[in-house]
Amino acid sequence: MGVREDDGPDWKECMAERARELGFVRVGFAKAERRADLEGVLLRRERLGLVTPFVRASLRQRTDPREVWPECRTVMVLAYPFPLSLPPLQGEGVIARSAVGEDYHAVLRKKLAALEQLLRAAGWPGREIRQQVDTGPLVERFWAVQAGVGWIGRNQQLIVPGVGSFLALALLLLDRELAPNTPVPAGCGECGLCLEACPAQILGQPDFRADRCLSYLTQTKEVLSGREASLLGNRIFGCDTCQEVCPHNRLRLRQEASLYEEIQTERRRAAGAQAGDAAQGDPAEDVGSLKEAARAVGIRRCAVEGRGMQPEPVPDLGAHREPTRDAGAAGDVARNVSIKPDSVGGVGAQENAARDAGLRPNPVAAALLFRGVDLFQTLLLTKPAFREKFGWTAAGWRGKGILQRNAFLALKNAQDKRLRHWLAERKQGGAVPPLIEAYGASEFAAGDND
Ligand code: B12
Ligand code: SF4
Ligand code: SF4
Repeated sequence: MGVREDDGPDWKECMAERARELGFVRVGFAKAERRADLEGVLLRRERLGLVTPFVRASLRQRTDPREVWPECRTVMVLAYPFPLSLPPLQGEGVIARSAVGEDYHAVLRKKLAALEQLLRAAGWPGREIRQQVDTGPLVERFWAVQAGVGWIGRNQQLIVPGVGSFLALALLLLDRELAPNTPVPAGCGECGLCLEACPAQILGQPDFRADRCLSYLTQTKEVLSGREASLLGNRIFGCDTCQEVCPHNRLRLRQEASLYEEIQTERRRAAGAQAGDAAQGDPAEDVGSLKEAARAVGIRRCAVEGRGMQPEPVPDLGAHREPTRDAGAAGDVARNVSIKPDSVGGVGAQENAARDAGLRPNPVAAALLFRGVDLFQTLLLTKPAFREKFGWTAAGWRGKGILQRNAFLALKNAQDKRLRHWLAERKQGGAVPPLIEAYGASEFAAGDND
């Protein structure tokens, strides 16, 4: 059943407006129908053995929204930016932007529920609205292209014009017809920066070898070859390399760089103030003062400027801003990996509910997120420490062992001398973690490392 303009509000505009208020940077609409063209692509990938075990649904479900929900008439696609984050420090492991801070699946599910509430309040006539964030059967990038949300770059990413690709996608399945948008033209031109930059050299081929992508390798529990293990470098979860070189992400990367600059200025100011001399110069390169400065800058930004750590609005987004809140009550907003949203003090139940509905800013947004993690601490993770640091982030979904394995490989890649003693101790206790045992641990302990 179609929704006519004279039925009430212009629903597409109304939905887009509400979505923007909730922080989505682009939305679009596509007709829910079976797509034989996508089926062809997926079949070919299946025949070539290129489907990762992370995808389990049937071919029909992956290519036809009505197989997922027979009432579905329109697929609404929404793009939500990953929060700004700060680079790893020297010697640290790195987590991809999609996996720092509160798990985007949880964030988006709350935002989508809030959006549904707002639409119901505005009189949306549909009977039901269903959502998908990453883990459902539908191929989200395909629908994002159909809905005109963006185009697929040579790095395989969905790139939103004017925004870039550091974003998550979500789908709302609607049981009413809305006029579909048209796809936007691709914008890679003659560029090939990501092809050169990809450490695994898998871009620019006719079939994307997902099983060789470093993002996949950080998540698989299969034993990695020596080459794969060394290609991981210091990656602990995910890989952002082909997006970091993309010119379409320049605005975002500039924002991150200026944020980092702001923190360094704060460090210098704080060090100067401590010494009673504002012209004191650079403080020692210690992590503690960096975290302190980041905390101060995060709180100041949230409290004074009235925005959380979302990327600043880009020209065609209108005036989206996170509402103001005094972040002073946010409790300990130190380093992202040690903050669990619900454990932040000073947030009452009512405020929590509003925050969960996406209507008030999350005080945790005042905390600046770091992509770096201490490698040795990650290797030594206990279950409670895992839950506290990673359990509520998207980096936690494969469990503690995989992060420890990646930390082990990163330390090995960096030829860190502490590994030898750690291994010797573990072997004595007969407790080398299973996911690490396969990596020539004994040979390494015998002296690789000296
Ligand atoms: C499995 C999976 C992975 C696997 C395999 C990815 C792959 N390319 O096959 C691994 C673990 C490697 C992975 C890695 C990453 N992933 Co992932 N992943 C998924 C997941 C769950 C399914 C993807 C899938 O079905 N792939 C099969 C292929 C065929 O489809 P596709 O690559 O997604 O889309 C292609 C088609 O749509 C086709 N296409 C586009 N238009 C058209 C038009 C026609 C007519 C046809 C026929 C085809 C076609 O082109 C696209 C690109 O090849 C999706 C969520 C979802 N449910 O869709 C997230 C998703 C694609 N991943 C996402 C992210 C963020 C990542 C990482 C960036 C995370 C990181 N930093 O490490 C990396 C990027 C790696 C890369 N270069 O692609 C985001 C994408 C955001 C974006 N801007 O594009 C998604 C959408 C999750 C989300 N909800 O936000 N991922
Ligand atoms: S995510 Fe990393 S390994 Fe995968 S295609 Fe991009 S650069 Fe290559
Ligand atoms: S780096 Fe260049 S080729 Fe690669 S996706 Fe971005 S614009 Fe396209």
